[in-house]
Amino acid sequence: MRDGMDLTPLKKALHDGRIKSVAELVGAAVDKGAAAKTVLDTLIEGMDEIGKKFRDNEIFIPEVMISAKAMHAGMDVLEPHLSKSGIKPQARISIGTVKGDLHDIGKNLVAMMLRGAGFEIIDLGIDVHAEKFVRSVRDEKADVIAMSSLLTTSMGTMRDVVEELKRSGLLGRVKTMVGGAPVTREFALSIGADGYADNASSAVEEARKLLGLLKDKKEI
Ligand code: B12
Repeated sequence: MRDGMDLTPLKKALHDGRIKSVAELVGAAVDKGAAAKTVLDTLIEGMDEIGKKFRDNEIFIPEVMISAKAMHAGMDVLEPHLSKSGIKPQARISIGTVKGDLHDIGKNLVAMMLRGAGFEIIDLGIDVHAEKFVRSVRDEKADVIAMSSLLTTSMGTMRDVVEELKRSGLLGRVKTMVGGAPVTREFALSIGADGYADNASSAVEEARKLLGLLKDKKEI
């Protein structure tokens, strides 16, 4: 019960990936006077729970994807109310699959979970060159660069991005995090990245840590 309103059906619809219901329930809650922030918190909590189930192998990629789509549908309805109430995204994260690599399922999943957690996402897509990542810091003021790589042959670009940020004097302005099946925490450390996560749910926790949005701020 929040703001005198029971938002459990909304959480349940999100969990079940009922896209239309989520949009309708968000609309109905706002119409009945629930604060946009309260509805947002409910959606974020719901997505956090889904992320944890995914991490614990209780649910799998298709379920996460469909819940993430439902989350987007809810966010689309909520967005105008949020802007009216002046709630700003917690931070801006630019994400992409690095140069030479076209795999984007994991990257999209991470982007969806981050968006669901209230971050603003700049999706740079696939085959992203180091300079494009750097530009997103310079021109679009990204607070975090999130890089995905599924190929051992493309992982080197992650190092190039960190080096390029260093060269352009931007490293102090932005945090970097990396992931993808062949990427390890050791690799992340070796290239000077700030963060690493091996799944989409942990990626949210890691981003929050890097930005100091968690109490137990800890870098790798
Ligand atoms: C699907 C797939 C494809 C699809 C990609 C479709 C798409 N739109 O993405 C297609 C068929 C196009 C493809 C092509 C190729 N593939 Co492929 N592919 C796969 C496969 C089977 C699954 C990858 C996947 O989507 N996994 C599911 C997602 C959810 O998992 P994930 O990506 O790891 O992401 C999770 C985490 O890693 C993490 N994460 C991911 N990114 C990030 C980023 C950040 C910042 C953080 C914090 C976390 C994070 O969170 C995600 C969610 O939990 C893998 C095998 C495997 N087991 O990984 C091979 C695999 C990656 N492919 C491989 C290869 C070799 C290729 C090709 C070169 C094949 C060829 N000869 O043409 C091409 C390369 C094309 C290119 N230039 O990129 C190899 C790579 C080997 C290596 N060590 O380099 C693999 C491992 C298969 C194998 N065993 O040989 N592939």
